Amino acid sequence: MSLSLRTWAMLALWLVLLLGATPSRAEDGYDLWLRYRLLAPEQTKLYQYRATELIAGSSTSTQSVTRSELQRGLEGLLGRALPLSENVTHDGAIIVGTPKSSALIARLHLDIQDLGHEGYVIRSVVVDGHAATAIVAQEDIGALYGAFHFLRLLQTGQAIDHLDLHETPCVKLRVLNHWDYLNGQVERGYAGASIWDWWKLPDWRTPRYTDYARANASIGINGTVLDNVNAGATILTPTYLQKVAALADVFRPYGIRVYLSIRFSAPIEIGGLKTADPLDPKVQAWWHAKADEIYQRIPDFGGFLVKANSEGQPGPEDYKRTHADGANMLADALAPHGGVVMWRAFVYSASNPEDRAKQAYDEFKPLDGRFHANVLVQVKNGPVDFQPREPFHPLFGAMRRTPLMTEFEITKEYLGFATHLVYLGPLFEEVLSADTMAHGKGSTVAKVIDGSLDGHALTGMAGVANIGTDRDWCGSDFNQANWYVFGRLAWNPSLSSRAIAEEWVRMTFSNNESFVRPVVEMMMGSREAAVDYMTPLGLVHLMGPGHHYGPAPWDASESRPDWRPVYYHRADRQGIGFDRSRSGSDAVDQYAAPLAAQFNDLKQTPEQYLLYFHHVGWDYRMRSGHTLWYELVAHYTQGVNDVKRMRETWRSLHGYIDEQRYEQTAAFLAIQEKEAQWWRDASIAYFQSVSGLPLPPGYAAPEQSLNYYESLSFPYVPGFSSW
Ligand code: BDP
Repeated sequence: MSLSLRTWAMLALWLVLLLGATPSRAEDGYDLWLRYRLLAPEQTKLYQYRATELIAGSSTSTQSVTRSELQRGLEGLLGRALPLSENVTHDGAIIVGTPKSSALIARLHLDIQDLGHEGYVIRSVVVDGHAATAIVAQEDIGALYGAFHFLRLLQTGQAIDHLDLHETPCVKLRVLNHWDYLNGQVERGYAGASIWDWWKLPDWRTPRYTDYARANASIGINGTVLDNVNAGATILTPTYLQKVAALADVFRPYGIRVYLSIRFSAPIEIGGLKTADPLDPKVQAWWHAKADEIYQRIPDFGGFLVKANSEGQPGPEDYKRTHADGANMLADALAPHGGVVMWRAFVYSASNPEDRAKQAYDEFKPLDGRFHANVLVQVKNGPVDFQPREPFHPLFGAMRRTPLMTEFEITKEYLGFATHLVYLGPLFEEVLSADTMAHGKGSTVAKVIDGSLDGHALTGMAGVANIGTDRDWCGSDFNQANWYVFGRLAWNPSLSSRAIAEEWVRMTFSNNESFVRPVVEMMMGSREAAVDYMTPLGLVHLMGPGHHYGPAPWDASESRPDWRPVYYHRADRQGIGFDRSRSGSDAVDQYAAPLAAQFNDLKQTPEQYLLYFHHVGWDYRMRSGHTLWYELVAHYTQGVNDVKRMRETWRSLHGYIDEQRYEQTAAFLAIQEKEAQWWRDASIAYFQSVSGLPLPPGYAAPEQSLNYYESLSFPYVPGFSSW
């Protein structure tokens, strides 16, 4: 029987339709930690009588999204749709909402007085003789957070029969900072272009915006700054504000407010004024009118983020005014609407000969107490710049009368871009748990940030996003963990990064213990590995000029001395390191007295910060008994060996997860090993050329000559252009 061309075409079409009808479940990372794949049978059995019907309202947009998230999640995880019900008719009802929204919940009389706006409880209760689970909050948004928490319990395979959970966020503003330009580029972005399709907004709102909001809400993030801190004025024009308003509309049901980075000189650029002097009444009036205009379009607008007088950005100092003058002027414009100013302390100047690490403190400490009530000062975690490791920023604990936010960098500008597997949880945790000693022992950065140390109600934590148009959002599956851990720690800065890693692995990959354990171990060691192969023993900022890709400790090509690697390591024939002791730049005295004394003393300084605080002889005896030179080489080598071990671990896990994600991680780990080796070899080759010392016995010589490493050049590095 021969079939006509037409029949073949029909058959082919049918086949395509059939395949298309089966929802595609490609493991391309798009679903993040909200995969909701069918649980293993032993787990679904656990929930058989505990998840039978769903009682959830839908009279507000937040209630609707809460209900649909639970439906979607439960159906995916359990393999069956739960019927919606008005009343409890069986054991196993899941009830979600607020006493205001549901008479049934009001009848439970749960004690929820202290939950505030965003908190929730999850309780096992008995209703009309039936066992049920109640997810209850004072406000809709709390119920949404509770619903995500409940789903997480199932996703991570936990029992749900005796629940008594009570959660409130420790930090008020939990905010992502997008360093996105309106032309679609992302500064320091390694995951494609900006997810904001400004050109098609406000008319086209891709479903991706909703998925972005879901992901953020699932970890408690409640704010997003849409544009880069190196801001243009255009975002404040009516055309763009309309687009911003469209995004705010998509995010609102998920409890996410939008904020904008603003350009301090916008009154000149788009307002036709001759000055942006914060004390000029015309400038003040312009900002007031601009704020009114924004709030008319976006009634719950969050406020402004400002990078001023830093790296060439305009600011109040252009008019001989202080950072407080600038921040307060904007704060006054936003105050009538309930908005805030997040004013960055990342300032340092090329014309100031002072140690760059000291400049932010010098500038901001005297302004403590001078900021208006709706200003937060946003401080990077370390005094230099998002390095693999730095001590905590001395401003934490030093500005007791000003709410300080931490700023972490989730995108891995200095930590291997998209491909290196570096879980940042331990870095964030190290900073948050650092003791500033500002108010005696136990004055941790976490307590500064959550306001408990000095009684601030306005609190915040910011993370520079690693999100782009890549299908997996973050440039790799493991980078998603850094978004995740940022959100979870912003909700509660005293959580453990290990526990968060475990949660994430279970949700993202598998609940199989034989997979979870080694992967968590690998993640937990990954940051130390990167410190070792890039910048061990307190070295910082030795990356390639401008683009920050790869090693360039020899580099002195940057226009500004404080952008040159040689500025930071100060290696010479005698030794290496930046003397920040009292005999050097005296940065140590920016810390509370006991810490200053410790850091000032070479012998007492923790070795992980040694070369950050001291210039040390190559033959200095380390605690191990080896010389500094020996230890330096050993650390570099250790870093490479750690990555080799990570690869072995991953190889041993083949078959536990889908091929797609397995293969990509395997390939990226291979890149990481190659680049770790490059970091080690190039750094050792260079420092050896300075120290003139032979390699310690047993350590391999660099694969190539120093000339070779110095000759490498990298056009088109992602995340960097000549802005
Ligand atoms: C540096 C980045 C630069 C940022 C700057 C900042 O290299 O792209 O603009 O921080 O935070 O680390 O303002």
